[in-house]
Amino acid sequence: MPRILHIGLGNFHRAHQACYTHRVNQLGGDLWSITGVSMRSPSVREALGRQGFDYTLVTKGTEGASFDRIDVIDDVLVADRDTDRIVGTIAAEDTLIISLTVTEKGYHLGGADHLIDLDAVAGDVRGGANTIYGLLHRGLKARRYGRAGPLTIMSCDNLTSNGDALARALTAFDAAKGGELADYLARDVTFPNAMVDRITPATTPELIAVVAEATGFADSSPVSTEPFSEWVIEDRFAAARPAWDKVGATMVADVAPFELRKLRLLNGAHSYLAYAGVLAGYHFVHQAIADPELLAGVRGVMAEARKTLPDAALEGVDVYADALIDRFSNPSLEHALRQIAMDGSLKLPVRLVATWADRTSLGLPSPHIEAAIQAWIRFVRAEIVAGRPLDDPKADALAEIVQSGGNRVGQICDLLDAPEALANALAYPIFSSSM
Ligand code: CS2
Repeated sequence: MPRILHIGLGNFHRAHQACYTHRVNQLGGDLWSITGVSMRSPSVREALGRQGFDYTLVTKGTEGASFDRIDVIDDVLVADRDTDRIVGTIAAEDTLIISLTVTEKGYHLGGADHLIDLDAVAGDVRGGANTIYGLLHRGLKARRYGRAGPLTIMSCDNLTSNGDALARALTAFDAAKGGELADYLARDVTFPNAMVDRITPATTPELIAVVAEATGFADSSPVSTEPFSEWVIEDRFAAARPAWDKVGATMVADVAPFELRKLRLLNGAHSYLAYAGVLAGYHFVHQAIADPELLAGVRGVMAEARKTLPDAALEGVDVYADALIDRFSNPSLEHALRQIAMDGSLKLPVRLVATWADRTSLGLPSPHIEAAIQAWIRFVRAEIVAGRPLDDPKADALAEIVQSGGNRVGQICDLLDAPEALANALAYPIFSSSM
């Protein structure tokens, strides 16, 4: 049975790639299985393990919900305690694809060369396997040794050119370890870029109760999602892949136009709404988008982002933007703004700062993008001042900046790796003199 090893078995993977693979299996032909890896907590393994790794996917439209039992996962391994089994699965001949949804912070991008933050992965450079890099490196070494055949490694996270970024980071990681896999990575492993899209809220106790009531299955780990789903993948697979294109995925030569449209319109507007929405006292996305001022802000972010898209992304972009407003307005999803608000220091550069920089080089002003970045800074400040822990890998540095008396906007822009001109453009009284 051909296998996918999926690293980062969160709700998003279970609502998206696992659902596509499940549907491919329903068509007949080769049955694919997914072995999941949880990078941090054993709780998904425990919850899914008790129910044979099946779970319920609840698709919530504006007019009711549908319930599907997904049975494509065959096991869940936990990064720090099942390392040998993960390495063994990467090295196994029937593993043809490794896919990842580890969120922006799982990649440790950055560092002096803008490829990988080697300080953050130093333990793995010395031989550990606590990040995706240590795990992949060990697994790939074993795979090469065992001549288990070519492999596709597919990032499904919201990063610009996610496959290319991972390929460069893994190659730089390998170089820091002496470069023993350089030829193998270049010859036997492909890293297609992929754009993934499906809004997937966190699971709540109410969802668990709704599933038990509707299906009779006492599922402790259901996932809810929206009816919309999109997956655009570069067709650069090193070996076989599931026929995802037969169940709605689009295979293309270059994902960039689709990815820019999604990251800058959907995710850019989402982040704006999350920060401005929390500051305005809202809890869910559908509540925030119903506020005329925030709706105007969302439309403004999208209109500004649109001007930075390549021609190939412009076809149907108005319909796309209108559909986003409808998706955000879906009240049954109950998508918490704070879920989107986390990890802003890593999300903003991709979703908003890059748009701002492109517009600036086109000579265009970006008042709405600037307002969105300001909303984040205000949110960060409000959280820190209120003593609420900020859910962000750069929380400590942000707290230090907010509490310091210096040029806080300038320092925050440095932390985002944003151009100095952005700090000047944000010359808005975000920080009151009383702070
Ligand atoms: C959201 C995304 O949490 C977030 O940052 O913007 O997870 C968003 O819901 C997905 O990218 C939609 O495909």
